[in-house]
Amino acid sequence: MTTVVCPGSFDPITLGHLDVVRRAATMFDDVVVGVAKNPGKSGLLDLETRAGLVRAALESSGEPGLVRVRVAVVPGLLVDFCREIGAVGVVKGLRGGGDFDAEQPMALMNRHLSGVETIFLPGDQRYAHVASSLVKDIVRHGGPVDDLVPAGVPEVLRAALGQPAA
Ligand code: COD
Repeated sequence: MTTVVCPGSFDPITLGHLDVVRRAATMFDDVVVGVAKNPGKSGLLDLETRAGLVRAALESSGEPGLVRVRVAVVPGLLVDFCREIGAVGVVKGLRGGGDFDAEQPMALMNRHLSGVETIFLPGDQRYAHVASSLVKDIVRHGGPVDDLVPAGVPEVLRAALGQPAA
């Protein structure tokens, strides 16, 4: 069995994230979504809430490939988590050159630290503009995000941001 990790902040999960996980699950028989804290981002939702939203999105998809994907919180270094669960690779999505510039040093460092390889998937153009930070900005200003995130996420974001229910 080949295990890979799809890591991210998932603050919150978006349809862009879900597309990358779905495509990873077509290539690898054991996919673990790793919900991690990015020290460079302030973060809105706590890690367990983010992980719960990812689990709910996978389960409610009803897609066999997604339902078998596991979800876990990454407590420390990504490579330590990979070692603990026996993952041989990390799968990440790239929306464009900016993502690549940010991801390449991490990919090289992770391989340096532990031999874990990173597999980059080109982001689907339908979601090239979708980012958790933009989703939060829209909700903060009362805008609609239902077609950008899995069901259930808008309500949690509105509550976290003190916005009235739709
Ligand atoms: N389409 C395609 N891909 C997307 C989309 C989209 N619409 N949105 C996001 N993605 C990709 C991102 O490019 C990224 O690859 C992944 O999905 C996750 O995105 P985010 O924004 O949820 O998460 P990030 O970028 O804040 O990543 C957080 C991590 C902590 C996972 C990351 O910083 C990381 O891997 N850190 C390594 C920590 C570590 O061990 N450091 C030491 C050695 S490097």
